[in-house]
Amino acid sequence: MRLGIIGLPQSGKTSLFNALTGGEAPVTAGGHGQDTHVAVVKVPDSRLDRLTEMFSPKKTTPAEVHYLDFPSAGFGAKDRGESAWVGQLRTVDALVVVVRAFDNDAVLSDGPIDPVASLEKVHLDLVVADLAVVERKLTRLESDIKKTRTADRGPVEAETARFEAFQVALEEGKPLRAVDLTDDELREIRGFQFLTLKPTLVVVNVGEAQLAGAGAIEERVLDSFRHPMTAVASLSAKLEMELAQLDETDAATFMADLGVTELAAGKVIRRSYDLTGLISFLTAGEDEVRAWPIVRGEKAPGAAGVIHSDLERGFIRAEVVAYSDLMAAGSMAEARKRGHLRQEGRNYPVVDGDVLNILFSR
Ligand SMILES: Nc1nc2c(ncn2[C@@H]2O[C@H](COP(=O)(O)OP(=O)(O)OP(=O)(O)O)[C@@H](O)[C@H]2O)c(=O)[nH]1
Ligand SMILES: [Mg+2]
Repeated sequence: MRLGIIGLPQSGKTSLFNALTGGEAPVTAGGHGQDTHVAVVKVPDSRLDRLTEMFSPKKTTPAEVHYLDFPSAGFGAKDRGESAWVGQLRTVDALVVVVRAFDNDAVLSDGPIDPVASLEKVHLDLVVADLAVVERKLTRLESDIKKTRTADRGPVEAETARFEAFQVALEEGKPLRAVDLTDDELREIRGFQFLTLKPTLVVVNVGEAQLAGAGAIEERVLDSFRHPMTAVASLSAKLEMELAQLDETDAATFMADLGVTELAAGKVIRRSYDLTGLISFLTAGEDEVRAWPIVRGEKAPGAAGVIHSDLERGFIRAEVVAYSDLMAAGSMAEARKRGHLRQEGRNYPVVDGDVLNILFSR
C-alpha cells in the first residue's frame, strides 16, 4: 500500500513526511524540493499492544504502509503537462494532500495563506490531469465507433457514455470518486489510474501557535471539500517533525512543555490507512504478534495468502476469534471454553480485528 504526499510548493510536504516517518529528508525554505522521498511507516494499533501483553511474543510486527513525498513541480505551476512524477503519482493507492495554514514569514506564499484555496488549486490540477486522460479516451472511442458496424456498436457506445459522464463530472470540478460506480466498473477502469478516484486525506498544516484553533480550520476545509472517500486531519508538520526526530525522553519533555499529550502523526497514519479501505487481521502466538493488512471483504484463504502463499494453497480452515471476545475472555483457552473460537471455511470474509489461526496442509 503506497500513499503519495502532494501539495503546493512549500506547504510542508517534506516536513509531514519526516513527521510520519521519523525521517530526516531535507526541508527547503525557498527552493523547490526535487527528489521523491520514500519511507515505510508502521501503522499504530493499540490492539497489538494488548495482544503483546497477553502473549509475551518474541516480537511484535505492525502493519506497514509506504509514504512517498513528491516534489511540488507541476502543482500550482503553469505547466500542467504530465511530467514523469505525475505518472509515478498515478501508481499510488491513496493521496495525502498537504495544505498550508501556518504563518511563517520566512516561508514565501503565492498569496494570502488560505487552506481552502490551496486545496482547490491542487484539486483542480488533479481534475485537469484526469480530464486529459478522459478526453484522449473519448477521441479513441469516437474513431472506434466509426470503424465498427452499426449492429456491433452497443459496447463502444456504452463505454462512450461512461466516459462522457466522467467528462461532465470533471468539468463541474467533481472528483471521479463522487461518480457512482459499481465494483465491476471500478475494475474495468482501474488501468486508467485516475488521480481523483483515489481516496484522499487532506492534512491541514497549522502553525505550532495555532493548534488550539486547528479544529475550526479543519471544519472549514471539510465544509468546502465534502466528497466520498475523503477525510480531513490537521497537525503542525514542523512541530511533529521535530518531535519525531528526538529520542523518546526528550520528546516527552518537549511535549510536556508544550502541553501536547499525543502526537498527531499516528492519527494521520491511522486515518490514511483506514481511508484506503484496508483492514487488519491479527495473528498472535508466542513467537509473534502481528497485524496484517487486507482489503475489506477478503476471504479467509486470501488473508492466509498474505501471510504465506503456502497457507493459501493448502488452506483447510481458519480458527477465528474476534479481538474483543479474546480480550473479554482474557486468554485463548478461556475464549475457546466460552465457544468464541469459531471454525470458518473458504467463504468466510475476514473482518477487522479477527485473530486468525490458519490450518493448512503442506
Ligand atoms: N512555522 C511553521 N513552518 C513550517 C511548518 N511546516 C513547514 N514549515 C516550513 O516551511 C518550509 C517548507 O517546508 P517543507 O516541508 O520543505 O515544504 P515542502 O512542501 O516539502 O516544500 P517543497 O518540496 O519545496 O515544495 C520549511 O522552512 C518549513 O520549516 C509549520 O507547521 N510551521
Ligand atoms: Mg519537499
